[in-house]
Amino acid sequence: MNTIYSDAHLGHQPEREFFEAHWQPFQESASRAEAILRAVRESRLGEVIPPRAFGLAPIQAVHDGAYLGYLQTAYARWTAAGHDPAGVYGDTFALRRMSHRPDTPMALAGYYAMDLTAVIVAGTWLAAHAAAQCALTGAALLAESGRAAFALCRPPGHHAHRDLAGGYCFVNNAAVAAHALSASGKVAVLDVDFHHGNGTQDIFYARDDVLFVSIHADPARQYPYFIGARDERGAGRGLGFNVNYPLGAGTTDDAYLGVLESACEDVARFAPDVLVVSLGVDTFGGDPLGDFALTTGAFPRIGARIAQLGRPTLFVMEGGYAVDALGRNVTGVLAGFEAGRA
Ligand code: SP5
Ligand code: ZN
Repeated sequence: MNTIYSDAHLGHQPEREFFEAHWQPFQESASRAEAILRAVRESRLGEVIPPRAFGLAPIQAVHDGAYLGYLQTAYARWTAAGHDPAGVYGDTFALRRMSHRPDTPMALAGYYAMDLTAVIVAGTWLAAHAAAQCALTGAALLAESGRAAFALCRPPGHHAHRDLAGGYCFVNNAAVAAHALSASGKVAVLDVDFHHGNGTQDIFYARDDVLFVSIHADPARQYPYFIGARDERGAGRGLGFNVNYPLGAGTTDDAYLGVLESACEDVARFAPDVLVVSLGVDTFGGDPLGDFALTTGAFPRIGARIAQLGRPTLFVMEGGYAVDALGRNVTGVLAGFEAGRA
């Protein structure tokens, strides 16, 4: 399968994130994508190609227009207002019944984000825009070849809601691709990142033509805390088309593969025309953010099980922060998929 990659992600390199009462190095580093790219090039997976240009319309189909305008202008307005050029960090977040939206750089930073990790710097919008184009190019390749593609997106996307950044995410690449694909059939999104795909869930929550199935750390103990429980099953005509599998700390290869079996049965029952996989490998035991215990050997098994679904499949890169193991774990899933399909 071919990999779609853009070096525009190099413009998005915030230095720090705030966590556990400390400023720490930004975990969602550019070295992540470079490590994955290197591993893809060293493997026999296929070619690495640049994204095509689909423009803003397919992104606007999933995200709020004012939010996208904010992402494009936030950094310039922030620095023009005299705030720290290290990046845009809100100080007060708009929650529940707080719905006023003063038009200042500081207020907007808190209005359009849910946490302090979706840091905007000068190149963030171009990086996020290019990542969405990578996902859209992968979606187009599926339609053309009917096989599989890997969108090596950075920044990741699955925590981004219609009008909310968070969890290192700005534009929901998987949701943009899934929505584009939904024009020609039923789409299933299978999210295997360690964290719940809250943005994707929320975007498709009331729809019955896009199934969302997520396997993730129980939000009672891990980010994003407030969403991702088992009883969230969809709303309106979307009821029954959202499935969450929250898991405990220390989840092993065999336990994970058992849950993946159930998730794949959900997908098979829905009988989608295409499958989008939000591919995070922060389920790896050595991941600095995760608390699962998966070994490198689990990833080809995950890919092989997904291949058995027999659907045109778009892999969209999400999380994974053990940079030394990242290339091997990601290409493990993709190679396992190719082998499982042959
Ligand atoms: C796409 C994705 O995987 N986003 C993950 C967002 C998780 N954010 C909360 C955790 C921030 C933890 N920073 C940990 C530093 C440890 N030294
Ligand atoms: Zn994650």
